[in-house]
Amino acid sequence: MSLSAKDKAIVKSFFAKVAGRAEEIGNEALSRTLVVYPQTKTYFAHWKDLSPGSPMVRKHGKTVMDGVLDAVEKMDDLITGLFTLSELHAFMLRVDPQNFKMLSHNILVVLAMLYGEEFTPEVHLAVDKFLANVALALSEKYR
Ligand code: HNI
Repeated sequence: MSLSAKDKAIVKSFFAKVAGRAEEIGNEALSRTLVVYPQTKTYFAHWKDLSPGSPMVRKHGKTVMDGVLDAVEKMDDLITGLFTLSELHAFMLRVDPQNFKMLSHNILVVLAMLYGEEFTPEVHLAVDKFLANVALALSEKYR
């Protein structure tokens, strides 16, 4: 499931294109995750408003997408690059790693929705593999 050189090039150029819309993408992906997989709400119970597009959801959606964009920079060694973030999710936040898959799925849905024809099967494949590797790296510290 590792990314080929071609996959990496596709991921880099696609995320360079979408970076300017990080807040919109993150907000939409996190909003959908909280609606479609309501069990994810438990981790954000300390927020005032968990409804789609609420200020906290929007702000955190941007944070998460910035994390994904940062992971693009670190894609050649995600395990090392995401070490601190994995520790945070495993030991402090105690997020069940299954949730990474739900969020990844929603990021894909949103990219398909916003980028339509530009989100070709080739891009879909490369981004899917990349997000799976990010999820794996984030899960590293649980072992
Ligand atoms: Ni996640 C905080 C990145 C998936 C629950 N998360 C962060 C922060 C980043 C981040 C960056 C801020 C860290 C800091 O303050 O130093 N999270 C990511 C990335 C993914 C991800 C890149 C996957 C692609 N996080 C998830 C998932 C959940 C999740 C799937 C739960 C469903 N994250 C949290 C929570 C916080 C958090 C909870 C703390 C939020 C808060 O209230 O401050």
